[in-house]
Amino acid sequence: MIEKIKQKIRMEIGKDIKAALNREVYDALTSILNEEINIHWEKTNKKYKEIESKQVYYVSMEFLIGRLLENNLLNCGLLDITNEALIKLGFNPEVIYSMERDPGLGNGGLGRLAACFLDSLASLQYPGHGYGIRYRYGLFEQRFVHGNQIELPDYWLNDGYAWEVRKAEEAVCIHFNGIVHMFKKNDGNLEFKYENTDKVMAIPYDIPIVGYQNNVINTLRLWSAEPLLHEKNDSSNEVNHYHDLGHQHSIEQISGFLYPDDSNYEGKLLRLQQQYFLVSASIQHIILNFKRNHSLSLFHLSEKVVIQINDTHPSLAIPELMRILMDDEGFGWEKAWDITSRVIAYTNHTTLSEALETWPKEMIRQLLPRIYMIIDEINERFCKNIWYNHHHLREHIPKMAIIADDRIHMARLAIVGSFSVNGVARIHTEILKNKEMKYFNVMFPERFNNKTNGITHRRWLLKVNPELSHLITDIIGPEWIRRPKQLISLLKYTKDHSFLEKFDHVKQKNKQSLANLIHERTGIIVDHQSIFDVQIKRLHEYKRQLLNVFRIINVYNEIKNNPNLDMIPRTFIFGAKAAPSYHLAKEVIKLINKVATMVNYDPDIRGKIKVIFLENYNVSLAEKIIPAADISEQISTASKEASGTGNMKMMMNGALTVGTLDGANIEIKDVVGDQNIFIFGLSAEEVIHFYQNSGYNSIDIYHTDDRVRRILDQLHGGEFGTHEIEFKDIYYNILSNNDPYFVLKDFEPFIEIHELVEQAYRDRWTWLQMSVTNIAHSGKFSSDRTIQEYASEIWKIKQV
Ligand code: 26V
Repeated sequence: MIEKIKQKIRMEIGKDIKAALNREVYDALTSILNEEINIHWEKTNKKYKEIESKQVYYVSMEFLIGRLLENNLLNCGLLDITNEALIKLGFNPEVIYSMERDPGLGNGGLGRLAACFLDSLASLQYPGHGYGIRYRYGLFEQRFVHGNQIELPDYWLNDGYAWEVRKAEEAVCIHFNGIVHMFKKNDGNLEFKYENTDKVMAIPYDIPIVGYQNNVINTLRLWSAEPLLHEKNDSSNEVNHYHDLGHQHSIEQISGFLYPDDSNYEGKLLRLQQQYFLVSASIQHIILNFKRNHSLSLFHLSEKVVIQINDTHPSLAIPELMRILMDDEGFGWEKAWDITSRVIAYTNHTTLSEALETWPKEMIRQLLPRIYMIIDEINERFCKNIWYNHHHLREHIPKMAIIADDRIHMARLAIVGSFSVNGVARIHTEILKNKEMKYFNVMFPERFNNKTNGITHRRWLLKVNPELSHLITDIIGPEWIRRPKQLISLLKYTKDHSFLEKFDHVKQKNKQSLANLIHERTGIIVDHQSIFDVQIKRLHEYKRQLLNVFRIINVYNEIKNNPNLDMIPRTFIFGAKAAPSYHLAKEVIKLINKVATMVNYDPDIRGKIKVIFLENYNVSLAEKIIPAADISEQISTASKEASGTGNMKMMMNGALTVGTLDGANIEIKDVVGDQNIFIFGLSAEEVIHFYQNSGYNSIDIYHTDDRVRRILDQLHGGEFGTHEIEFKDIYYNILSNNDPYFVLKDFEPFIEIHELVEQAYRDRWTWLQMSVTNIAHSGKFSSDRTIQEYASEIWKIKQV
């Protein structure tokens, strides 16, 4: 490796290695690795073609893949020798890897899940690929100015992106707007022709997805929007030229930026254009590939292809596939429908009503006239089917119709047009079946199924926590790397003090590294022996960062009352981006920053607590925080968090969960046992009951709980703000809006559970034992398990 790097630098940059910059070494390494990857990439594609295997396509508006160099080195089995080589050459591997921009092509859980799934597909040797959008700007970069979030554009492509390959020759054309002409053919069937459409080219950029030491390279194909070539240059005078530039710009906008709203639907035309752009390009390519690889009729598509749509964002795949089958391939409605609804499978990721996508029907009719006609027909036939064949559901047609109130309900379309509908954790799927989608479940019970989320243990343990990984391998052998369930063997060592000691040592080291990073970035010194209490996730009311802040303020008040309070020092660590238009979330960001300033610089506190809010939380930062966490805060209002995946990442690194009975927390509790997790608060049933029957009054708690009243008065009285109105919206949301996420209701139980946490922490061996027990059970939450379930129960695909 040393020689290879030296040679690359000499040949491509014309420098001696001693003079090379970090960025140049990074470029050299990616170039070396790409040569290796390309060989296996071609072989993998050839193999898939040869054996004519069934393929799964994961279509998603978001892929949050994180940095790739270190991961690809690991998966290619070259990480150790590369690290050694870099050190010998006088470079710091960590610095070299950090030269890569982190592609922020996702908002949060949904996008990161897609990335974990691609890693598992390749590592388990499944023929599975991703389709997404190559946004020119990823999720905004977050900065704090006077405690406020400000957003900067994320121009991640500035220095080029080493892992993508542009495939201009595989571009496809997407049509928007225009009019549809209908003709009657001689055989009596209808024919459709489109006229005056606006054409946009979708250019693919392929990224290799490297399997773990198995020579499999799958593909993530990201589409970029460009004007048609001949349309670009056909202007001869200046006026047209400018017109042309405007035209070009508006087309490139389609893959211009990622919408930064997480779970908050807004009916923006550009977003609809993005969705259709992704779907049309991907489906066209899937069909092209099918024809290239098989000599079968498209009637057999479902034997060779399955398309998993990641939430409803790509649900136009259903009418788009229908359109191509009927208008381009000549199938009649019934056959086209039969094919489509055996190929498409849908995953739901949220039950929050504000995240449910419904498009104004006029908007779709304008932008996608032929697609609108097809949706209309799907709706007609579906409603008729209920009317004639499902009498008991007749009265529910208004709640089931795909087109209702002049809007198109995308989740309904997705359920009706697919053969599988899954939720992402047991409780979430049950809520879908029994509440949100209950009539659909009555009609299509065989479609509904659960696939509890998972995370790739290769990135989230092996890569981010190498020392813990070595320790685990030393004691139970390396089997767990290929079979993460083997982590269960660690249970034999939960009372082995010498092992626990070593585990503790690794944790302390990780905490020290994070402390260093915190110092570099914020100038604040934190005690690495304090409890690292971590809440990292998008900022949303239902995730209840506010509950956590209220507790911090409460501890602060207690210390002010009694400066000699006996407590274990704590460092509260936050990472969270708020959607730019989410006012209340931004107020919470400001509050956390205010509390941080107040707490961190108050001499009375004497370092008992520190509050650290790290800017710009993203995959790379998560990789630094997670190995150092002692406590994992998973405190959503029960019933609201579909699954959560940060909870899994932290347990895998030995953090203990403080959580509500929500999402996958419940399944974590099931495997680790009640004694190895800290559960508190309202249950989902109680929450739903309160929503349906009221009976909760936040004001009552304000009047009866002195601690709560003090905190709210501090908020309102300007004690935290520079002026009284600074946090008024939080205050009014809690008191006048009756605290819609039950922050006050769960306050006391939250305080109490943390008393138990502190007690447990005081007993060092018990704590370490609990930590190791969590790691031992975390194998269940490897995305390898999730992918095996998708593969055998939904996709019916085989390992190659
Ligand atoms: C929705 C929207 C609405 C329109 C604007 C842009 C946008 C972007 C993303 C979303 C998706 C929100 C759904 C989501 O991310 N759900 C999360 O999915 C995770 C993976 O299944 C799961 O662990 C989290 O609990 C769930 O909140």
